[in-house]
Amino acid sequence: MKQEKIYLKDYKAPTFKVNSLHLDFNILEDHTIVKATSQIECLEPHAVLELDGEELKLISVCIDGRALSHEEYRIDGHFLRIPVVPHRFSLEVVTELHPDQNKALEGLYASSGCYVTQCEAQGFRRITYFFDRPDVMTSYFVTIEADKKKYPVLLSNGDRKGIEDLGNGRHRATWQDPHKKPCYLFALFAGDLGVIRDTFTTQSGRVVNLEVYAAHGKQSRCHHAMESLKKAMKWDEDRFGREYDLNDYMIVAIDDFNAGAMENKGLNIFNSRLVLADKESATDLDFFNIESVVAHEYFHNWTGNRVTLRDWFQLSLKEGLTVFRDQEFSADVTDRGLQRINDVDGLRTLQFAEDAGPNAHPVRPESCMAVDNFFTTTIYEKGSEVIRMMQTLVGRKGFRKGMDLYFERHDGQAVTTEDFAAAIADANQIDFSQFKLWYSQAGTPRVQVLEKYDSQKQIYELSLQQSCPATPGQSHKKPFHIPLLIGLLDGQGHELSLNSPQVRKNSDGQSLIELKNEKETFVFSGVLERPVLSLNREFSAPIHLAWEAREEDLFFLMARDSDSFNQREAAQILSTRVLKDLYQAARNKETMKVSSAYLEAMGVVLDNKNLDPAFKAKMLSLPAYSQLAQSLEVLNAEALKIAYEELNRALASRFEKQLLHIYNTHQMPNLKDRELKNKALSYLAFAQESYLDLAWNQFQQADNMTDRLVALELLTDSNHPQRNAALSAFYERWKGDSVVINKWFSAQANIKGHSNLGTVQNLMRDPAFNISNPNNVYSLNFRFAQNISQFYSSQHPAFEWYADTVIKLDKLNPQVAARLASAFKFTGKLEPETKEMALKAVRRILAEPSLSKNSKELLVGLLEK
Ligand code: HT7
Ligand code: ZN
Repeated sequence: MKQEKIYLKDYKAPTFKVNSLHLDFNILEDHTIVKATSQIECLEPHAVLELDGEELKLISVCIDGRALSHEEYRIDGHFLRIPVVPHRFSLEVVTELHPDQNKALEGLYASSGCYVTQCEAQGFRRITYFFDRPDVMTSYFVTIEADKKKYPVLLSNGDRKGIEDLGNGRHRATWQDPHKKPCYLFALFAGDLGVIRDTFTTQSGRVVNLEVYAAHGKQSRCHHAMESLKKAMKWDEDRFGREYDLNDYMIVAIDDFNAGAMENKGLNIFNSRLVLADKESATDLDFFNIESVVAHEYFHNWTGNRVTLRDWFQLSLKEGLTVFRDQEFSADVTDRGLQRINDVDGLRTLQFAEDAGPNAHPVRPESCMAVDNFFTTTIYEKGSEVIRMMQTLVGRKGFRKGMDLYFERHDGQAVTTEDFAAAIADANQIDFSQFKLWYSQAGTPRVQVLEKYDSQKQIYELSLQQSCPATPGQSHKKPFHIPLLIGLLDGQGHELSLNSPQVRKNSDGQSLIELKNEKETFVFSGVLERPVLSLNREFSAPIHLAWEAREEDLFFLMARDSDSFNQREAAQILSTRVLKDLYQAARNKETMKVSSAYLEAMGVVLDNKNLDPAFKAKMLSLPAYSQLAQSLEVLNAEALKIAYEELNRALASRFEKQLLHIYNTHQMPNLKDRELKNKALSYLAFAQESYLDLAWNQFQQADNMTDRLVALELLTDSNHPQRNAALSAFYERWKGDSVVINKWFSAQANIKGHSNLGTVQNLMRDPAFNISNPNNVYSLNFRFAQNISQFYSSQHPAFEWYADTVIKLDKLNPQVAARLASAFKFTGKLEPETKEMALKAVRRILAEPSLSKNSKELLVGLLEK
């Protein structure tokens, strides 16, 4: 198959400089005219001017006021080429756009009667011919002209320079951004929305006007986003000394958006599901996500906007770093221990699967077919882990020094991950040459643990051996530099002092060993009794720890470890062992039994009155299906489902009384108690059908969406007589609300108890479902595909239907289609017959004559093995 790839090694610095860009938008009834006037300077003699452009109708090209004849320029595929240009010149390009027909949601497009842009990664080339690359930064001056009634709100980046009434029912707004930026950060909004306003006074005393825009009538749901923004602004000043640099900060919520949100300078565009929230319509998780994404986009103002990317291969420079910053923000404003547990659960469920699959790639990739496919969990979440390891190595103070140096050196520049690592290393006089392999080598390292205790010599030896599986294009890996936080516990759970020259403390006082070679032995002296090991505390390195821990040590860590991550990790290791045994038994059609020692340990957790309720819920939660699937050599979806059902049932029936007690005594109106109470209810549903009456009551009486949705999900996945009544009631209440109705789709896509393929197929015909809306597709189709026991079922094969959906969507919106296509990632693990069915569907998608490079890139790897 022909692959049009681009390579990092082919990077060349720009040959032209753009000193300014004036963009004039004229929004008309059925099209929009864009006049782009740039002042350009040639940096290399005789360079050919080559501008990117896609899906554009070119109206005219002028240089220094003179219209070019057709002989003087060429449109070659996706380029406008002008072979002969002066050394310095003014270029005017006029293009015609049809935003109402734009279903790809890149460039300028329509959403609920408004016009909005999305330029990252390469959407600007759908607005005008330009140097659509992040290392070409310039000053923007923008005018937007439109009908006054239909589009009263006209926004762009930077400072408002005025709004002029044109007297003919039209008006024109002018915006100027004082900061140079790459074109992927350009934004425009034109439409009729409501707004809430507030202010934030920066550490130097400047007052910033804050605005959150959303559909009329939804303003009351914008306050949480506004509060989150103010919290984030304050946190970035306190923790990183970063102050906001414009007079205005605007957030606009729209319903049709390919991703979560976009950090355009001073004008963030948000998916409305990440802005709108009140108790009635949003869950606790929605509230959390809004706070964290609002913060993430705000933090980009420094990590991404002020200091930007040299090229798209460096994407993790801004995304990994900004995820790290938003995770730290959430840890500081919520609960650090729980935050780490949740972040690692996400990493293991999604990123570890990606790193072990056909699309594994390094944090700084070397090549790609579609730049849009770079927005992966490896770039984001693993990228964040790489930054976190740097912080662990140098400590928080050292990391802050490094960040300060990074901003001092690179403010206003377009740089690389190398530049970032150099700033942290130089500020701390540390050598990162081996550490940087985390950027260039893909795959999750495996660290094998062997322990030896000599009671005579009172010596404890910890032998570690690292390896990393081959990944596409990388068969052999060099050893990584792996920072491991460590503790040794005595029989009472006290921390033993770590007498070893190989242990050091970082500036935060954390004990650390560094594994750099393939094999290393760490020796501890003066160890009076066999210690219990607590390694990779806080999940300091994103690795698989292959540790044959004794069962009693894991029970001990569950009860005693002072590191809450490892306390919960011990429970996860035990649950994984039990699930794997149950899975093998189910596959071999043998009788299944859950070990009584394991049940006892979970009982201790349930009975522990001193545990924080949300932490208790985490201790009781089982590893995600995807995590278990990764650890299996052969994936049989039916056996996987039976294993989970069996374990849930065993826990529920053994602890029915305790679970009911928890359910009844944690009815307090706060988030942590809600989490535990709902965890108890989810287990109870496995004990006896009759407990679903509790869910039905909860559904009817709930005064908040968290409780109502948990109840709805449990009823939906059951045969309870009120199941359909609950679904109908929810539908009637929320069918007109584009954000909330997605929860109803997801609840049905998530069903595990019986085949839901037919249901999902029917739901695609529901009037509330629109295949052009990414939120609908993610909530229904993609959610179904993540429901491993359904998507990979051999008994109710979904692959052909799913392939049809990918093909259909690929013609409308390749970015969303490619995301859907990624669901085939476990295909290689399936039993032969099921695998053949999945591969047949994949081959059919790939045979589509006009398949996008986005979808193609996601799928070709499946055939290459
Ligand atoms: N930087 C933003 C990424 C994004 C995006 C990427 C591809 C296609 C559409 C998109 N919308 C936003 C969001 C972020 O990570 O902050
Ligand atoms: Zn981001």
